[in-house]
Amino acid sequence: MTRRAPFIVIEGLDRSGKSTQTALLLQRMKATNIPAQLVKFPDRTTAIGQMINSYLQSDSDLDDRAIHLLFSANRWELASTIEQLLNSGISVVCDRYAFSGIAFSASKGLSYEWCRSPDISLPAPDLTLFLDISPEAAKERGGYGEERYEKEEMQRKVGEIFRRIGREISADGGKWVNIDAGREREAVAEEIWKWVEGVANGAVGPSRRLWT
Ligand code: NYM
Ligand code: MG
Repeated sequence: MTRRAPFIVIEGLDRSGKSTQTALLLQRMKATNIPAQLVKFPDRTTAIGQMINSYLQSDSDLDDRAIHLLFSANRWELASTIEQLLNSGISVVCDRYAFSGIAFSASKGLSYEWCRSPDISLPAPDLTLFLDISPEAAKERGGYGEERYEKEEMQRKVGEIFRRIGREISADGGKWVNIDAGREREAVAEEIWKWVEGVANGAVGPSRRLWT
């Protein structure tokens, strides 16, 4: 019987180095013969993902709740693929997940509980690595891009909500790690690797669902 592989989520503010670190992590897992697959949310390739992309690029406008539900639906359309990968022994490394969904939407003023509901019972990560960086440091890295939400004031609120989610996940027995992402990229990669090695070599329990 194949052993279930771990589900690893990398979260963080815009410009926190998520995409770089996710790529480095995947390279290292492959070099160590740990089969792994990258999943990225939003997945802009699906029909729902294209609606999200158009919203983020300000080519379309949507009600705050409507876009929130689309981000969640975009995860649900990949939920069974993620489970199949894990059950076939392939680790999933996910660049953003439901925690981004809550943090970004709630920072616009929607209720935290309302934002959480559509993601309840998605596959739960075995490890969440939150790349923590101050909005000032993120801005110094060449500034934010052109997309919606990439503004210092919004990022500050998003960061606060991420930290609240982290405290709740930890209190609930989940594994959430705050990583200081303001350091050099090698130092960050090394710390990420320590945590990933731990879950990749340790016992992975039965699959769990978020907030159930
Ligand atoms: N975002 C991402 C949300 O608002 N809700 C979500 O559920 C997810 C997954 O999309 N600023 C936001 C955060 C980012 C933006 O993500 C695009 P990326 O990783 O830059 O492609
Ligand atoms: Mg971005």
